[in-house]
Amino acid sequence: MRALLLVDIQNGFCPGGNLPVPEGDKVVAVANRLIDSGKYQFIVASQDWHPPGHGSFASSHPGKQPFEMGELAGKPQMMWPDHCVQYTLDSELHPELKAEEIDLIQQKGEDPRVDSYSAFRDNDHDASTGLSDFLEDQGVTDLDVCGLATDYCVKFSAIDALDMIPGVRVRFIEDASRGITPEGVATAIAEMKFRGIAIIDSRDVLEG
Ligand code: VGL
Ligand code: ZN
Repeated sequence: MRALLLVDIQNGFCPGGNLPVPEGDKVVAVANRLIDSGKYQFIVASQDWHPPGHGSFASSHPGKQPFEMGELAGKPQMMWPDHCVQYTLDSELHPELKAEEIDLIQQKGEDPRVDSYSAFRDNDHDASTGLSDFLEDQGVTDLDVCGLATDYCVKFSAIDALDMIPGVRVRFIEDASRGITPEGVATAIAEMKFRGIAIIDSRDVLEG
């Protein structure tokens, strides 16, 4: 059974949002074509869902500026602008994403003391969201992952899927994803490839 994981296609990561990814909104049309392709038996979207004052926000650390390194619970942590705060417009899925076709929305990043790039578990690997057990129970054998941002939440979600869902094959859909920096994207793609994740294009899905 094949499933699609749409990572963090939210206003906050699109131009005009609080943590805009260059061309982040460009993934929406591609994601909608994937949703409509009929190739997926199950579609899940993750949603970055931070409480106000989350520990990943630079604003929670006196003297820190966004995009500097800081510390959270004694570990190195990128300081982000306030973003995707629960119940704000910034945290909503992009309005043009075909949300009515999404079977499950997996929220993450609620714990103020730890960041959660992956849709499957917190960055310290202590707490799981339950999504891997759920997809395993659904009988998912193949998972395609795409969305925002390639160098953070998409990469960590794809790698955790491979680590946490027994026997699953994982593919990263490059043209349905965008990253924060070009160097970050290149490194993320190399790392995913190295781990055994296939790098594909939406055309491979639609024509496959
Ligand atoms: C993300 C940074 C902070 C992402 C989320 O969705 O890639 N990046 N929170
Ligand atoms: Zn976040």
